[in-house]
Amino acid sequence: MATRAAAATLTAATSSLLGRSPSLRSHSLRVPRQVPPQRFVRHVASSANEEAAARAAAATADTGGPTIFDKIVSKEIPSSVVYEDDKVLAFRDINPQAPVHVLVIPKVRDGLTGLSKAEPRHAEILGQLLYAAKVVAEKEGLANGYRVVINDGAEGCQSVYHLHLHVLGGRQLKWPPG
Ligand code: DGP
Repeated sequence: MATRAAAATLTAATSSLLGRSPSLRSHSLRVPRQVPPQRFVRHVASSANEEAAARAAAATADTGGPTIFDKIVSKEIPSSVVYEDDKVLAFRDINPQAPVHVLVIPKVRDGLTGLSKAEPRHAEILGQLLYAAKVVAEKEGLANGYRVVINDGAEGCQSVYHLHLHVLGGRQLKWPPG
């Protein structure tokens, strides 16, 4: 109901604007497509668990304590490594969201619990991570395109507080993301 009323108001305002301004009449106005409210509610419900997990993780984000990724770097926990050099490790995500889903991390966290904690001294490793993401995409054969994502903080749905880039591909990805 509220959406219909808002649309009616917008239509009235648009008509009135077009009627008064001949210069605008020749241009097509782009009115943003409306997301059906029910679809939005369903999406919110399906991602509620991830959001709760992200909020819980954020509460302990900056303790500086080790995360699961430290154990992956030290090989205490096994992972499927895709690429490795002296600074960077890339391994397959345990919960893949696409046929190819690889995480690219700095081997030494050095305060980078998330991108928002980056300082000028981190610029070099940030570049190395991004370049490693490109190498991973090539190695994985993502010649038709891919996406690189960094989730930051609770609203970004970050769950592990050791900076990581997600490299996603192997299917047609949608935009905008949820
Ligand atoms: P994010 O939500 O952006 O913080 O992503 C964290 C990712 O880490 C998530 O997609 C799942 C992945 N992950 C968590 N634990 C493990 C693990 O033990 N092994 C692997 N390979 N991936 C993990």
